[in-house]
Amino acid sequence: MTAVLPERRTEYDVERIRRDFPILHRTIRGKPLVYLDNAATTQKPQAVIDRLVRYYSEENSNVHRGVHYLSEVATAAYESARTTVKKFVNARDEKEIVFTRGTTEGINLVMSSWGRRNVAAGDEILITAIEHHSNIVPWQLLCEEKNAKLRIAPVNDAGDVIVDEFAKLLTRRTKIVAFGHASNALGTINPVKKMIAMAHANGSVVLVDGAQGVPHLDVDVQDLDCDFYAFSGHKVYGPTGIGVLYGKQALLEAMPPYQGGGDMILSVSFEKTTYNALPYKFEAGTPDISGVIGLAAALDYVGSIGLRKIAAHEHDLLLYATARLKEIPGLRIIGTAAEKASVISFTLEGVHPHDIGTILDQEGIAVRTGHHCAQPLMMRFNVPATGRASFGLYNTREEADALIAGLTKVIEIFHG
Ligand code: C6P
Repeated sequence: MTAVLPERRTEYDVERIRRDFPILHRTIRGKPLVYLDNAATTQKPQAVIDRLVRYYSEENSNVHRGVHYLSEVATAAYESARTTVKKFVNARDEKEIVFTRGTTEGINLVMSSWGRRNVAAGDEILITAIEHHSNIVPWQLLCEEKNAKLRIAPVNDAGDVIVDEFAKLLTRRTKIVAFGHASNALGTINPVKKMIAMAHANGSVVLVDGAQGVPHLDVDVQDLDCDFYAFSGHKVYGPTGIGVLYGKQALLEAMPPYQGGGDMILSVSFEKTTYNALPYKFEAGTPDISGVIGLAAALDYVGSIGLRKIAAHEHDLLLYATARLKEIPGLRIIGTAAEKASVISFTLEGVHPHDIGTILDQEGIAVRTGHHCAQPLMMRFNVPATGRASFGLYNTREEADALIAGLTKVIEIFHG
């Protein structure tokens, strides 16, 4: 079966963009690298690499601690990065931007600080069936500790959250609602603005797991009106080990510290310790200074292209790759929501996903195979694992073609 392929509609100089990413020019096993594992982590542009080198070559020092020149330079760069993040997600104030290690830590911070203070026995926490483990397990820990109940909004066969069921699960006991902006395993983009409004109408606080939102969508936390929004730098072309928790100021002000140590205090005595103001109250210990500065360089880079253009380019790749994948006999796409980020999960009849990944790797093609840290979702779709191709701002239709050629080889090997 030959599919009718969508016309290329975007004006986007992907070749120029590719030149910014040194790793894309290397070979893997003698073949050009085709990197389709962007949902796991993205590659880094030269601007980010250069910024990290400059920081360590010329500016390295601890922040908020020294009066010496280098400490002032590092502190200025660190705080200016906070302003960059604030603008990127359109937060109201720098105080609302807390640097974390990543999405997982951001969610755990909210669970631990807001959750422990506000959730009691018999209360409910509502999540959805398409969550990543990072947005399931922290809430399970809290439920166990507080004797609260975890409620799960179901998804339909396309991988869309069933909004009517979500509405029914909002009760007067629902203290917090937590869901992903986009699913890492299926690509589904949730109707987050609507879900946030529904949760607020119910009096619940809302956390959005933005790990797969920020890299693909123009996120405006004020427009969304979410209470918390967590994301990871490494999924948006920045370094690993750095992330952001956005929180509404009033909520963050009322929350106790998450960890104790340096930077989060105003004064310490054995009798009484007073905590620092926002956002430092939540940044105990020496932070990941280079990570923060590298993240700002990444956001500047993404901003220089423009998220709307990136989203249009990735959508073109999604439609093109989906149409071509449908040509492959025995291939089943898991996750067919109308609104999807550039993530395609699939199974191939008679072939274990790990074998798909291994054979594609021989062709220089990087995809993720496994449960994608979303085991309950795999169970919902009755598959142990899937192959997953996830596209980023530098991918091309030719790379989608390479994936199809690689999968054709997989079929030849398994089915002759
Ligand atoms: N998903 C993937 O291959 P961390 O590890 O903290 O940076 O991000 C966790 C996380 C949370 N939520 C969603 C929706 C995610 O996609 C991820 C990370 C990667 O899909 C690694 S498991």
